[in-house]
Amino acid sequence: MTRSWNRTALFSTALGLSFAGSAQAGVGQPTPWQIGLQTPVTEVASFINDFHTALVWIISVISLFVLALLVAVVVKFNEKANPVPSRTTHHTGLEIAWTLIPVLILVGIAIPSFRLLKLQVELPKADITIKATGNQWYWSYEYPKDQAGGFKFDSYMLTREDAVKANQPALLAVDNEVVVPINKTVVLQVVGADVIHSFSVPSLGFRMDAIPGRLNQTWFKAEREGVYYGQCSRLCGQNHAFMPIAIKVVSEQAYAEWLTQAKSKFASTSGQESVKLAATAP
Ligand SMILES: [Cu+2]
Repeated sequence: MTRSWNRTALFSTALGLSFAGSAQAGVGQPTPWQIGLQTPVTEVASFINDFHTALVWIISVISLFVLALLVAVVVKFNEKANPVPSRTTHHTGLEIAWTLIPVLILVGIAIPSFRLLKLQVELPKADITIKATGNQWYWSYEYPKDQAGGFKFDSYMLTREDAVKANQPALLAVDNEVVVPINKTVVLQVVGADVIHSFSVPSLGFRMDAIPGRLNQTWFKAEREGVYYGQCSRLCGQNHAFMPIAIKVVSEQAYAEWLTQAKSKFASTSGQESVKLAATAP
């Protein structure tokens, strides 16, 4: 049923054509003159994208309809055009219609909205669980025991010079990316170490608050390889804008190779693990 929203892809195409000439939305990062959301690479992100496009069409039609009514009122019902005003004050049919039609529109919007909410909130069975902790002002990540024995690392933003040198986007690139395999369900456990942060990657379709003392969870399953960038999405202090998130989706083989490197590069967590695997059951 979710797929029915793919019909709105037709509308997106129409919308895209009407803005021909402007840049396409970038994969995993924003692009100059971008129209619409970043390219979705998960089921949830596609749903969000299609839903957003459908809503833009609905509000556009409603706005144009109201504008047409206003123009009709201005043109037809002024003293010059209509010197003797009608004394009609009620019209039962019209009143029922302008109550019922908005209600039906809202119900029509609510149904896919709740379906999307269910898709986001109900955690599927995890293939990998990763814990992300928001700190002032960087993210740290922890992989559990079942991933090369468990390890943790910090992820800081690269300086503008380093990012340019590495041919990566400034203000988004980080020193240590989170690496995950393609087509695997990744459950994220998100927590704040000091203040409230928010863990968000638009192309992967999640945003989850990182709150001290509370373990929030969300998930994604990336369907395309690449590096997907996000940013802290809660005002968390002076360097709020400088704690980006970079998630690299790679093949299963490349992930296995990365795990071997990560095991020797990063601090082991064996014996002091804080990722709670049991909490990931649906
Ligand atoms: Cu933050």
